[in-house]
Amino acid sequence: MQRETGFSLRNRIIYEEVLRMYSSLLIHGSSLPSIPWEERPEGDSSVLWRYSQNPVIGRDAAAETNSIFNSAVVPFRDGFAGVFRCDDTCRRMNIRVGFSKDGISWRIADSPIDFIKASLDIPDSEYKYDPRVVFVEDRYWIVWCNGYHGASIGMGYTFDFETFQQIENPLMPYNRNGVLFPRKIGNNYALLSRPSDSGHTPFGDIFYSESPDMTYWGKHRHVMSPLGSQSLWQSTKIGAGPAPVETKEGWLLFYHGVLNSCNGFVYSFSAALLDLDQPWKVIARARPYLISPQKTYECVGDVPNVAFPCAALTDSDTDRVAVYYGCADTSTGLVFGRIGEIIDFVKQNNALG
Ligand code: BMA
Repeated sequence: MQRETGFSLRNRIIYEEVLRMYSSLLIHGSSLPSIPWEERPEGDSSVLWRYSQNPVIGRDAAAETNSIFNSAVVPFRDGFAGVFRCDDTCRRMNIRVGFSKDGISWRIADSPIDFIKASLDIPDSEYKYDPRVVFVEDRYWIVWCNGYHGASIGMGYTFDFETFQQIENPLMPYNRNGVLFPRKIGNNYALLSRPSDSGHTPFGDIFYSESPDMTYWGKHRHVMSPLGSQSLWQSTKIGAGPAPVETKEGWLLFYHGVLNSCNGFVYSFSAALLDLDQPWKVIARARPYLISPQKTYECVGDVPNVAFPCAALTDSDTDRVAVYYGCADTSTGLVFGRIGEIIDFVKQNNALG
């Protein structure tokens, strides 16, 4: 076998890098030229960088809101639609619909979404919060934390962001951070969740479940646990963020992790890569965080020190990504990045390696 010289090896590395620049890492991704975007500031080497006008959605951007955070947005028609966690001035937790042309300026409804129950015996929700939205097959699915004898997972869908249907809760209480995959795995719909308790939950692993019909869920598999002293930002509990993004290197999952500090919980987030066919198998998982609460709007608010991602927009033409995250349980922030760089970061800083 011929040995590669230093020169040809370097050429091959450059060639592969150029190839990667021009071929998307996203699978079945859509072109989204209107993705909200700012270039990385000069001199900044962060893998994810913050929008200069953060918070992108302030706490009072809709009528009678105490706070707007931990919210989900998707491309819709010629702009964007979203489902927003709006705690109102009675501190009732609920979700509202919103629309935007550019993903930056949002028009958020004055009142919560009025779900039509798919059958009369679907239990009432005592509250709704922390929605995730993802398009699967023919409609937009919404998964949220649903008050039903404590924290449970609620599920519903819409075709048009005008009428919304609520279906059965997929899992028993207590559970939070339910997130659907954007396509079936094998022949089944797939869901990540984080079994919890009915309070502020000092533990938590991410689990995977499957369903043939979005009603009956099984084949539960463990995905990831918190880590120990080598990665303290995720040592108390972890939970899935936005719907996983399908890439040639695996499902890219942004997830939050919690440190139990002497001043209470600190929520940061980072990313992992899951196997495309068996997503309960973790290929790599970053040891450092990507974003931790450091800016004033992340450190000061109704719950200090929280960065909590719930939505990611991607553009398959350029592999750009925009992540929306809740800031201090008060407002909504936006960060930008590039899929290839995030994947490299996860692989180069793999906590499992
Ligand atoms: C979690 C959830 C989130 C919240 C976070 C920090 O348990 O309730 O909605 O952002 O705590 O308070």
